Amino acid sequence: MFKGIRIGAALLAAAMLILLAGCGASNQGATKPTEKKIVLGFSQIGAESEWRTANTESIKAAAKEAGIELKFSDAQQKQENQLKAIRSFIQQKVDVIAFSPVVETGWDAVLQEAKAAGIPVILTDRAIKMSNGNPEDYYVTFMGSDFVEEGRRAANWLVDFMKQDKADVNIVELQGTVGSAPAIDRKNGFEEVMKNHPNYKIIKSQTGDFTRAKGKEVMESFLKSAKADGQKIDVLFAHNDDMAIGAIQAIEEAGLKPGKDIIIVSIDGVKGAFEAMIAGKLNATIECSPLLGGQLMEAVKDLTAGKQLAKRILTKEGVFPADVAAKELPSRKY
Ligand code: GYE
Repeated sequence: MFKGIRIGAALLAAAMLILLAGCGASNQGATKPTEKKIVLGFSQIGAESEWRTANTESIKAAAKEAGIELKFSDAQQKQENQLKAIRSFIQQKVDVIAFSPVVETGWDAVLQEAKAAGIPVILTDRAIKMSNGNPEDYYVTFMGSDFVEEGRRAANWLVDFMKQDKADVNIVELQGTVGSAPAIDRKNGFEEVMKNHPNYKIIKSQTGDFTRAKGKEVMESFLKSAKADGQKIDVLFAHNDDMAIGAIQAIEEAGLKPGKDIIIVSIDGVKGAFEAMIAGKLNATIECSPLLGGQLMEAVKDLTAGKQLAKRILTKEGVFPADVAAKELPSRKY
């Protein structure tokens, strides 16, 4: 009797197993093992300039096109927010982390954490420095512009345009975010060229944090203090177009003609700069392309396919003086 029950139970269990296996097989058929989407965590600096919003759009559009799942985080220009975002990407075990570092330093710990978690990191747009160790050991590639070269280009354009070897040329400088790679490098590149032209003098230099509002505010104070000191401002060098556009407003409000009374050169090459050049208020812009999305997604795909990436991927860009602005504007993509 007991034996009979036991055999019955065994048969029942076997039948259930077969049934379950059958279910499993048919389930698998229904959900077909699709390829897992690559997940990319991207920590953006903020939305401080036309450049930055174009950069964000480029990244979002390229991720969509490449079929990559993008976890996007905006740090509102605060490093602490970027650190939080990167740590949350590590926790979520994303496949790749990319970020545009707001300033150069302060990334040691978080990059060590990403490395320990085995998550590759891509730097976009801005470079970093580490207090301990070689930064190259902590990222797979750095893609972006050569900011020192942009600073040199701005200076070379200016020297060429001014044709002034003897008389003093008084320059005011609007710097980008304090401690950021583009602010440090653009200043260095510009000064490197100006060393050979000692009559070009930077008489005032201050940060405008890459924004229009700050650019305007700081230019107002430059104009006021130059007036008080009895100095004439001949040139404005702005580390980005947005600050130049803000400064143009300040110059106009002070009753001067931007582009004529004060020669202005800035960097980025955004549409607003082309419009200002066409209006005769800006004299030249040095291109710095924000369209990094396509390159970034390609790198992410290559990386997850096990390919080796070049440690440095450089953006190609040029110089646009005001006289080509009208011709160039229709083909500008940002
Ligand atoms: O020039 C500026 C932006 O890092 C190259 O950041 C970028 C700079 C760009 O806010 O407009």
